[in-house]
Amino acid sequence: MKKVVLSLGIVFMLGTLAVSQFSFYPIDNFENGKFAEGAKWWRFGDLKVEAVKNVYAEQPPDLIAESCGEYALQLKGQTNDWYVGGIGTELGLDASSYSRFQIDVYGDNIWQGKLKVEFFEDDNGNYNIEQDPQNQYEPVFDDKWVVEIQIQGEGYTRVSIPFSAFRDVNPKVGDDIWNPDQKNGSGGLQKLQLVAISENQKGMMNLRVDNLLLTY
Ligand SMILES: [Ca+2]
Ligand SMILES: [Ca+2]
Ligand SMILES: [Ca+2]
Ligand SMILES: [Ca+2]
Repeated sequence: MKKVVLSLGIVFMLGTLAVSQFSFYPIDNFENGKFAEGAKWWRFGDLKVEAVKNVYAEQPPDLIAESCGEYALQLKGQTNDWYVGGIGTELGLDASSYSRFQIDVYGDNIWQGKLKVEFFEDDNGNYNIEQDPQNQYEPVFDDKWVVEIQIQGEGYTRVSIPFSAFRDVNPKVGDDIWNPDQKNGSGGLQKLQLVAISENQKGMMNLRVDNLLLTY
């Protein structure tokens, strides 16, 4: 009986390994200790962005804080009119086999607010998101999908959002269908942006993000 339990255990372990190996697409965990502006990321608005050392208590253990490793990305800034600024990165992948976006967010006890997560997917088959500089760089031919994360107080909160919760914010632009695949010439899921919005019209923000990934 012991043997059966043991081998079941091994089968389970192998199963978990196999799944964990193929079940996510890492976007960034900032463990290289810097914000790769210009290379991997771009930045906009009045947000000060830098990779900072994680400090967390070992007792009691916090597994999510520990999974954030040595560095996280700090986003800091102030505003007189809600919007603080944001960061973005190119994805350029077929995301049809994933179903969720996951991110760890470290809040602040005084300054909270929202983090908008924006996905752009190519609908006119050219591996590109054409944006209109006359209209706040909104897409011209492609869908833009948005959710808002409410930032909590101090400590890491792990947020896992199903793609089904994202909302197409540009009806009649693109095809208004969530189709982040690379079929029929489409570039699929092209871009991700995170935009920081203050809790008060005039306010500050101070948060950290880490372990950005796509998963099942
Ligand atoms: Ca990290
Ligand atoms: Ca396009
Ligand atoms: Ca649309
Ligand atoms: Ca679409």
